[in-house]
Amino acid sequence: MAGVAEVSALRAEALARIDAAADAQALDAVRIEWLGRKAGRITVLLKAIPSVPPGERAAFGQAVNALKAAVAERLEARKAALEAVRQEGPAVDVTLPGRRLALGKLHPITRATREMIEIVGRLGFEVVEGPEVEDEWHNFVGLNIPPDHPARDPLDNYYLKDQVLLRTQTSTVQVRIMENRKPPVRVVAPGRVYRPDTVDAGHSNMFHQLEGLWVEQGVTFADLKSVLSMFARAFFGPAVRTRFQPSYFPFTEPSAEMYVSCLLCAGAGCPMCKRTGWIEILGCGMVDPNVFEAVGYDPEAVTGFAFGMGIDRQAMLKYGITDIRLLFENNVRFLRQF
Ligand code: 2NL
Repeated sequence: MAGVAEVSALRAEALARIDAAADAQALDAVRIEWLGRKAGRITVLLKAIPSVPPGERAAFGQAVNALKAAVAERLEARKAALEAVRQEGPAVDVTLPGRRLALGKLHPITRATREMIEIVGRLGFEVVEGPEVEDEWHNFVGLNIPPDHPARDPLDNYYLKDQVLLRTQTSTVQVRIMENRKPPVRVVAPGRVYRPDTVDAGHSNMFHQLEGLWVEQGVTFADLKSVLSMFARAFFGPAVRTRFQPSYFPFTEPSAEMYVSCLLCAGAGCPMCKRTGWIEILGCGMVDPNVFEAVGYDPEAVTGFAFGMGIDRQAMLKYGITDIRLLFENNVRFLRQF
């Protein structure tokens, strides 16, 4: 007859068998093996209690009853667990159709900016960035726009405090680069700029600019024309023609505006180009000697050209967007189209 130690050893075996039962049927077989009325392994031990010698009987009885209770309890727990799984069903329904991934898209301004940067990158221009909150010197004085200059009037607005304002063009970044580097420099500065313009379909008081600057000994207006014409054909397409028209900017001399043949009518004249056949896309010119002096460059030693264009405007032209405000409303039904 088994002693107390053997009874205890059976416990581990019984519990492991219960836990391994994969379904209700297997669990019932385990129950019968251990607690079956006639020949269950624990039932047999219970029936044997009276025949144990009196000195060991109490301890043996206690051990067998404890084993019976533990096994009965574990059977119940396993039964409940199997039942729960049956009711829930499998964790994954492999017959369901897959969920469509919500793929994001680049904002048209981001797309246009990256494309522009890629094009001028091939021509050796490096991307530089700077602060949107500027001081008056970098925004105006360094760019040959002294305090009483009339060019300040349409720009002089978003002051945070005395002599500190939101930049009105990203030339400020290029001024900072020239202050900190010796020539040659060949950089483009993309970024947000702020102007006191009344908002309508064509204007926003916040927009994006890409400015470019190439300063080196011997840079000429011919370099300006070839770089900007190549840019226009790379950005708008190889059939685009360019035209330069004299203009004025305080920071360049001479200055020009570059026009491209109308993207819609190819020059024949249509509402988009106001029947002129041409669309203005940027301003440019040879860097004014006063700007070089302001940043500590010798205007007798180097020359350079610079240009500035509205990224939003180019994106609108390229992707056929007719209202600049759409670019800033973040309506996903609009943005998803690009
Ligand atoms: C326009 C025209 C322009 C520049 C920007 C520039 C920068 C430095 C020196 C000289 Cl550091 N010029 N930038 C030159 C000509 C035109 O922008 O229509 N902007 C919206």
